[in-house]
Amino acid sequence: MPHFDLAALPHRRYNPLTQEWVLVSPHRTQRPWQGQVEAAPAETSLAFDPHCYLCPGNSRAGGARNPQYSGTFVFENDFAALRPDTPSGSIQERELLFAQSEAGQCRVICFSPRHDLTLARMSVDEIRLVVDTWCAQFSELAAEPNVRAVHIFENRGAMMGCSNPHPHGQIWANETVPDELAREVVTQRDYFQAHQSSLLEDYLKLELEKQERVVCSNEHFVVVVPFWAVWPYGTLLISRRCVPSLPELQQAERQSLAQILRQLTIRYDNLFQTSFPYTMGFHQRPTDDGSYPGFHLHAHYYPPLLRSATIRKFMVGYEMLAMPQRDITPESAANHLRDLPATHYLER
Ligand code: H2U
Ligand code: ZN
Repeated sequence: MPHFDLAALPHRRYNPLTQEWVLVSPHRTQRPWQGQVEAAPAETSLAFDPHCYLCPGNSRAGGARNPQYSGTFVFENDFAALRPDTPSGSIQERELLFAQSEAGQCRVICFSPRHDLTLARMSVDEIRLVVDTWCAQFSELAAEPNVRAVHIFENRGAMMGCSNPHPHGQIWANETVPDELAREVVTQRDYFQAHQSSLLEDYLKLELEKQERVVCSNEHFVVVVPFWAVWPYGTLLISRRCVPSLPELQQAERQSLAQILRQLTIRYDNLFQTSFPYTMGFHQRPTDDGSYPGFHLHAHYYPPLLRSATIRKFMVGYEMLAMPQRDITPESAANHLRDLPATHYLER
């Protein structure tokens, strides 16, 4: 069989979590790595912003006032996309027009009272409070009878549609399992039934043997640019122990999670010396009464930046019509991220 060079030839790669493919075109990146080429956009420097609806003591749309919180603070989204009191109903005409009511809840979680911080610039202990809040929120929402999926995520940066630099994330809980999570439930269940081990456990073993795509790791977590990454610097954060959701993490694991979140976001900021935009979020087991053997807690990071603080990748054309495509290989993206200093560029 002729040698197949993943670093030089156009090829497609398979994502075993979603059963989707990504086209990789490494021959288009023969130019040398250039790194940051222009100044990053200015960032906020106010520790407290009197006009911020997330800062302690300020009022929000609809008239609610935030408490003088000192750690994390969770509230019901004032413009929630889902509402718990939605009456149930559906319409169907033949197999062509089909709609169902969807009840749920949307919450906002402030990571810190400090308006000017980001996870990358918070201490491990401060991030630990965020981790503990995520755990508590998942448990609380999972216990509700009509909640079948809980998504905990963060949109960071204006480029990702985030409306406010104050460090915050969101939690959406709803009564059906959304498609992306449903796909990962099926693939992980099928893999577990065939192999009696979790898909991500086995994948992690491979990645740790090869050491080609590992970005950083600690005692309980590993971050890789997955073999099938779509976004240039997309990563997958995987727990070494196969647990189905955040609340199953033990104290030491929660501390390690805080630590690796900090490590990863610092590397991201250092890549283009900017407060790195991304969407990140956890995939956790559905919260109905089902059993989910092989479901393995992980977080996806989907950052849009390609070559600098302002040059981003667009998912257009072929990506929308056919399949996603990337030029820089996941292996070189992992090399770039791994080789960066472990201290934040603003703190050096
Ligand atoms: P993003 O910027 O990540 O979209 O999150 C901010 C959320 O905060 C957004 O979903 C909500 C918006 O609906 N929000 C409030 O709940 N109250 C407000 O006073 C303003 C914004
Ligand atoms: Zn603020």
